[in-house]
Amino acid sequence: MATIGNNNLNAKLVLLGDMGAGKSSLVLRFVKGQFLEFQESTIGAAFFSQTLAVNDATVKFEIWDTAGQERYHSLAPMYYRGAAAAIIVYDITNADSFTRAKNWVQELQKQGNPNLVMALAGNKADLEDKRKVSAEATKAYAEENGLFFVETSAKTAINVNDIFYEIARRLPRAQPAQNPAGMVLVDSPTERSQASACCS
Ligand SMILES: Nc1nc2c(ncn2[C@@H]2O[C@H](COP(=O)(O)OP(=O)(O)OP(=O)(O)O)[C@@H](O)[C@H]2O)c(=O)[nH]1
Ligand SMILES: [Mg+2]
Repeated sequence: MATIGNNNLNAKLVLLGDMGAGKSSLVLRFVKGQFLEFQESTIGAAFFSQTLAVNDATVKFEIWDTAGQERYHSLAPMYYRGAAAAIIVYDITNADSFTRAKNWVQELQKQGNPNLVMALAGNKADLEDKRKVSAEATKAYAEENGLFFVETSAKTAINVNDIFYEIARRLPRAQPAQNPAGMVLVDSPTERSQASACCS
């Protein structure tokens, strides 16, 4: 859910994708600037937050990093329901993970917030010699489905911040006159002071 107070936006963002695609690694890179060669598989989900300044506004992402193991699939709606943005992650060296990503796109198109900003991340772009999923084919698929697509590497950091900035830029701004579905207008003093305290 995206909520707004002055120029400060809070946006719930969810990461979905196959196990091992690199969801946690992308979040760790974005939030802490770190990478672990042996990142542990996520159990259930993990929560992070990070604030970005975009033009004259700040966007505080409330990030749910979900577990890709199939046995956690039924929990996913809890995390994507009400989300303002989703990053669907696949591993460019694993064709099955791309199939899984397309299934997530379908599920979100059917059951996600209609204003959801969706990004597709082809991760592990540093492993070019092991590539199984072509960027061209994915680009065409992303265009057909109105997704923002970029290849990333949590290891080298390429395009990691960019994907979050692009999402922040694309988030619909709530208009006082018309409150689009999936957005809640908030203008409380606490929201304002928290947001301005964190990113001067
Ligand atoms: N070379 C390379 N390895 C990566 C990259 N991103 C993640 N990895 C590695 O891939 C493995 C899985 O990464 P995770 O971030 O745990 O994957 P995940 O999608 O969170 O997996 P689950 O929590 O099980 O759903 C880890 O050993 C990471 O070090 C990348 O961009 N390049
Ligand atoms: Mg994980």
